Amino acid sequence: MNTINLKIALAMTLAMPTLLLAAGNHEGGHGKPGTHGGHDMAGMHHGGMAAHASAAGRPGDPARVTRTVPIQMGDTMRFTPAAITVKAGETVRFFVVNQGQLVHEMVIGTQAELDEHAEMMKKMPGMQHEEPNQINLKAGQRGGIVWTFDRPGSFAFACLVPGHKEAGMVGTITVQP
Ligand SMILES: [Cu+2]
Repeated sequence: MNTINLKIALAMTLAMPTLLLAAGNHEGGHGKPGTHGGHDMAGMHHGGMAAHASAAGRPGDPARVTRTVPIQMGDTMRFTPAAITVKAGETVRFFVVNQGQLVHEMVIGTQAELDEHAEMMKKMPGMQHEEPNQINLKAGQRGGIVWTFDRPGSFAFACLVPGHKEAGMVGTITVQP
């Protein structure tokens, strides 16, 4: 019996580093390991530049949320609401619900970033990755994005599941000075 316990303990010890590594390394195929240093936020670990660290702002601190905005996604390929206005400096929690049967996602960014990201999704369909500016939800799921809009401007959000953005699954975020 001691042998069995020992074996279990050993197996767990061996498994642990593997699990930790797996959890911390979801490169999704578009990262360049080693080309980035010193990112402070979890999730901003991809190589390359502004594609994921969106120019629309930065990941928000959940403790500093000043407003919650509910967003519904549906198979009608619409976000409700599709137009959001916030003030620069606000930290917003988007409470996102997928009311459809299809997978949908909400990705925040500049229009250029979203266009670029959508092209990438077409080349790599089924690619799953998590970034702080997005949430991907299956039918009936709900989740949140906490985002700080740190500069005024016109930004956007979209569902980047191939075909959805083209079908109109887009929204605007106006950040007032
Ligand atoms: Cu969608």
